[in-house]
Amino acid sequence: AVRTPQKHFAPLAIGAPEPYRALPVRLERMIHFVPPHNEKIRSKIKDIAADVDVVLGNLEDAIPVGDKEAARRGFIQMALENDFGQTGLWTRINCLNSPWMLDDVTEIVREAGNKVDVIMLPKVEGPWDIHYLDQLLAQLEARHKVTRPILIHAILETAEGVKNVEAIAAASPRMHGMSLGPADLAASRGMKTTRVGGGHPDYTVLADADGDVAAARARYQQDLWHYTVGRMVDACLSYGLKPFYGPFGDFSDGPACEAQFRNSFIQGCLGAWTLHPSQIAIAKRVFSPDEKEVAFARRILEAMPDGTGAVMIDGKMQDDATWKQAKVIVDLARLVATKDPERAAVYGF
Ligand code: 1VU
Ligand code: MG
Repeated sequence: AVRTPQKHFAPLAIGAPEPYRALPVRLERMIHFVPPHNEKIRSKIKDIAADVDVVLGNLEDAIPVGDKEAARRGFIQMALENDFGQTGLWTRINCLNSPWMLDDVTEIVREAGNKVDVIMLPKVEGPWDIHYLDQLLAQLEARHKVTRPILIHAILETAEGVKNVEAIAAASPRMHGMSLGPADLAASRGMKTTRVGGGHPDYTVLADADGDVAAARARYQQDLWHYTVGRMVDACLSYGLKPFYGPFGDFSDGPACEAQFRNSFIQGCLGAWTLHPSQIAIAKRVFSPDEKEVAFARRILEAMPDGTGAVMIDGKMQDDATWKQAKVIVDLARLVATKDPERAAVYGF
């Protein structure tokens, strides 16, 4: 069951800001994770914020139990002490059944509710999880005079969450998007991998035998995450939300990280998590469209100014549908150009 369209867009508390009808347009090629209890990293937040599209203060997994409160306080401090400008400020709170979640939300909205753009909610299993946080945020926004709605970003990282992905996407106008959480999801599903995202050397298809089944033959590694990313992209885009690939844990293998990010980008994702400074440049490279693709897409748009008809460019048929494909790439390039002068020059904007 869903709310009526009228109620869907009504604030859930008297005095809370109106929900957005459409998401604010923001460039979010990477969601950069920082451990906010780490004073050394916190002292570098200004430089980090200038380099990334989103800074996320992580309070959940990877923060030791003894540092949970320090991480929350550290996040509030970095939120209050810095002007993030065009860079998004997000936090990942602890999960709903943890002893920290309620204080995470109440203290952060009370102290920094007008600075936080998005709350990332881990281990979302169904729309009931979103409804709860939605109502709680509305009450706190009203109490603390927050003027813009704080958005919710769900991590898709349990078997039940994947089963309910469409209902999660539809749960609230507060939804920003979703990220694939490959580590928790692997555990939840009983997948046999200890890696954080990426491929697995044993998840392969074997080329046909040429007569002798015992002879050596090619083995092709497959993308373990293809199915889940596909479901997430369809659910998100159906409801006007943004899909993201999540973390890649092997910091020593940049090319594998880049390959995984790129698969998700081509499939429809708009960004990925960066857990280490070395992954930021990778995410920029992947989630900013390729200059040759942008140049070709612009030729398609120019060849069909009103977006209709059929023309040939370099032997390839173009029509209303490829015009829309081209527009996806050019629109994204224009958005990248607003924040990234180097790439704006490369694109020729
Ligand atoms: O050279 P310096 O000492 O000045 O700086 C180090 C280090 O402090 C810094 N650095 C970072 N700065 C900003 N953001 C980061 N995320 C970050 N990570 C490291 O870079 C310099 C070089 O670092 P390093 O190569 O020596 O790495 P460390 O051993 O210092 O740090 C490694 C960890 C993993 C601890 C660090 O990168 C980190 O905390 N990353 C975030 C991890 C995280 O948020 N995990 C949760 C999300 S993934 C998930 O939940 C499912 C798996
Ligand atoms: Mg997780």
